[in-house]
Formats: sequence, structure tokens, C-alpha cells
Amino acid sequence: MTAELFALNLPGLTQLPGFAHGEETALLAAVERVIAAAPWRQVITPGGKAMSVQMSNCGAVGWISDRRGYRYSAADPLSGRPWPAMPEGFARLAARAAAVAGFAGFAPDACLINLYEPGARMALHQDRDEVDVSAPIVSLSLGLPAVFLWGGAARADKAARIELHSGDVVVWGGAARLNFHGVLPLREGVHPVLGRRRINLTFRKAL
Ligand code: MD3
Ligand code: FE
Repeated sequence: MTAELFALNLPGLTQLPGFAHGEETALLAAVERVIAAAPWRQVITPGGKAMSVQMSNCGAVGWISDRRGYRYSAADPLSGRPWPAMPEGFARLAARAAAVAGFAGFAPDACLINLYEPGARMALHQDRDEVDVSAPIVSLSLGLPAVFLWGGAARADKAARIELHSGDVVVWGGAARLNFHGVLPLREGVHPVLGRRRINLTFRKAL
């Protein structure tokens, strides 16, 4: 059902359902190693509100937000130290997925890690803090399923709803790279590997 939705006509979006299925335990272990060095934190928007999604990063740069704005930073503002290195398996998985979607040579330098607990959501937004938007963004979903909102080039465009399941990888690029998108409040549930959580990794070429 979900795969058919994608297969129809959402240009610039390639869903790879179950691309990382069976690798959840290893991927979660790698996430936990990153989190040991750069713990989950609540992020404050420039407007002063706390996001319901908790975040961390790995890679050369990480996405941060505070009262001064959104940006990529080579240092974790909590520790003042560089973000943990991107686990090799992460970069390989992202590059493999990007290649399937037609983006050969994708070399992410940033991986934003989002933690959703039941009720957490992400309001409609665009990702436009990356210097070169000709590179795609690769997302990997782990844990509880989420309803993803896939909007258009304008905030008011009607958004399609797409279920993202654990192990799904989606490549967003080309025409759709600057589309508005968001995530509905996470429903209650328990995932066999992640428990009462959803973790989403987005691989980006930020610099
Ligand atoms: C479409 N994260 O971190 S991943 C984000 O599920 C973000 O945590 C969501 O939106 C999440 O910025 C959605 C899918 C995604 C990521 C980036 C995109 C879709 C995108 C960039 C452009 C278009
Ligand atoms: Fe986004």
C-alpha cells in the first residue's frame, strides 16, 4: 500500500521499503554509541519553543538550533567538542540507497538523529540549511511507525500522508528536495527492538 503510493507520482522521492530491515539491532547499537558521546537533547527553535523531538548528530557537522537560528556546526554545543564520527556502516548504507535512487557518489558529512517518543511531532518545514541542495537527503526510520507529511513547494500545498516503517529508507532529491514536510504526533506503541520510540536518521551533505 505504502509502496504503491510512492510508485504513483511523487517526483524526487524514492522509497526503499525495508532497505535496512534486519539491521535494526546493529543500527541501534551504533546510534547508542553516538548518543553516549553526544546525548539526546531538547532543541530550542529561534522562536524560543522546545521541539518535541529530541536530537543529536554524528559526522563532520551537526544541525543545531537555538535562539540565534538554525545552522550546521562542527562542535556539539553541549560539550564544545566535535560531534562523534559517522559510523562507517551509516555512510555506506546512505550511499548505497542514494545510488539506487540515481544519486551516485553521495557522501554525507552530517547525520541528524531524531528521537520521537509517543506524542512527539515535527511541524511542516523545509530543509534548506544545506549549502548545496543538489545533493539528496537520505532518511532511515527505526522503531515505531510514523505518518510522514509530504507537502509541496509552498507551505499551503496539500500534503500527502505516507507511513514510514522501521527499516524503511527514503531518498529525497531533485525536484522535491525543498518540499515542505513534517511528521504527525507519534502514536503509542512498542517496537520489538526500539521499544516505545522512533528514531529517524537523515544523512545530508551540509557543507
Ligand atoms: C523531504 N525529519 O530531520 S525524515 C528532518 O522523520 C526531518 O524525523 C523527519 O524532516 C523525521 O528535517 C522526516 C524524511 C525527510 C527528511 C528530509 C527531507 C524528508 C525530506 C528533506 C527534503 C524533503
Ligand atoms: Fe526535514
